[in-house]
Amino acid sequence: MASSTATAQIGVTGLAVMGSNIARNFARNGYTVALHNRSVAKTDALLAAHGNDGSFVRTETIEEFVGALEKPRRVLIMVKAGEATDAVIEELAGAMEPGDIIIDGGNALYTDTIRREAAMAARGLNFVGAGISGGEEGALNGPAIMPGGPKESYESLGPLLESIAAKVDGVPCCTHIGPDGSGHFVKMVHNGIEYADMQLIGEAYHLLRDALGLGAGEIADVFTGWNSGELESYLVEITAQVLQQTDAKTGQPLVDVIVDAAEQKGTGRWTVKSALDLGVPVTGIAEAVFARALSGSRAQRKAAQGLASGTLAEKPTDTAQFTEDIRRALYASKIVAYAQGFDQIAAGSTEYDWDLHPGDLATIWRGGCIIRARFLDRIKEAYEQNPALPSLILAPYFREAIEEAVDSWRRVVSAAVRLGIPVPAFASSLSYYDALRAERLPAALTQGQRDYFGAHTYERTDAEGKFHTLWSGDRSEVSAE
Ligand code: NBP
Repeated sequence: MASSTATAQIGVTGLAVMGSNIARNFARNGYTVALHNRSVAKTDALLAAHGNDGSFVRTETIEEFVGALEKPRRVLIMVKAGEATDAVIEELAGAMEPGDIIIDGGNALYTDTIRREAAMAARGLNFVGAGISGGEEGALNGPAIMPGGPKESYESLGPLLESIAAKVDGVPCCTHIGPDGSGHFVKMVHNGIEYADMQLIGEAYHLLRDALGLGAGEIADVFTGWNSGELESYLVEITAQVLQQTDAKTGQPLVDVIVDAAEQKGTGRWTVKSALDLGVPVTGIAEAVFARALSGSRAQRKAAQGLASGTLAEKPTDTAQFTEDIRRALYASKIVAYAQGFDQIAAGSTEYDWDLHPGDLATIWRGGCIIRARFLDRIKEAYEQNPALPSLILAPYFREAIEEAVDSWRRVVSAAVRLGIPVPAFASSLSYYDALRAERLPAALTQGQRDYFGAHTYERTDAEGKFHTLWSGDRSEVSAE
């Protein structure tokens, strides 16, 4: 139903896949939704197909759109991230009044959100950068929503967003994250974790296929089994479904006819770039981003076909034992990937003074989003018990889980190396774990080298202060304070 009175509680501009589904979600939850899209055809297509979902207000111009909204006006932008978002914000800001709220629900880079929030605040407008996860299906039926921006705007906006968000145990997968760019920052890290999770699942699949020689259908059954245990998650569930799919054209498993070159839209890369700036070792996420890049280097891979493998080991003979080893290695590596992601969130919170609460994030990621998983309940509990955890790995539940898995983890990584099967994320997660728990790292030697060639100084284990050795002189040590 369409009307032209100024009664809409929320407006959505940008009615492609995500925007149209979120608009329908608001309407289904009883809100009157003003609709706007640059090209009016999308607005009309939405109304023609789903106008009966609830109460919509059809608009063509920005002025008409803004005029259709109750005050304070709330507009959700769901357009392509980047310049398109800036263009839409500028147009909206010109038509809105102080106290109105602009929400950017696109996948914006968090530093853009920081810039936009400051610019809008200077004009008296509230700007909320909201990370939204769940894809097309989540947008319609309940996404996870990570809104940043001014706390005051959440008072007016929160009830609307919480009503359309996914719910787990009655708790909405939406909460105010923190100031300015924090919502988009945590959404970015969420996507980075999603990359790592997918890569780890991919490595498990690779081992089941090439180390154990299982077919796609058999591997689907393995993942289905895993999905009823501690690995239960949306990604494991859809992995089984993808592996079960038969290609109509060839009769082969679909996965065997899909080109093995993974694409990426950029949020994984952003996560790694930000982690580098913050100095946080998100090795699992970085390996996942690089693995996608390597898979996509098709010409280079083709040229490298036939490179010697060296002598390879025999394949494991105990299928059941090795499958269980892979399951445990996957779980342990996944814990590491999440631990690293939460470290990045803590570092971002400190850097930007956001006062983020990791337990809240684990809570809202339990539903709606791509990384939703049973295991997020454990993360939530871990931060409830100790909000100042130095690493998720050190929470008693996860420590025990890794300690139970570590022998399997080592067997899987060493078998993969001996079989010539690449497992960058499994291996780097295990190395990270070993580095974290090591009593003494080779960084002492690095410091010695740095002092040798650059007089960068070093600290001693047995004295306070900074020291330098006169490497090109008599090699005595001097205080560098
Ligand atoms: P797209 O990212 O494909 O964007 C298409 C929309 O942007 C259309 O409504 C288009 O209008 C509009 N638009 C463009 Br392009 N340039 C514009 C401009 N200069 N001025 C005004 N409007 C402009 O849509 P989507 O896949 O629905 O995603 C929307 C946002 O949600 C993106 O930021 C995306 O990263 C994010 N997101 C997507 C997913 C997902 O699973 N797809 C998940 C989570 C978040 P037109 O119809 O006139 O061309």
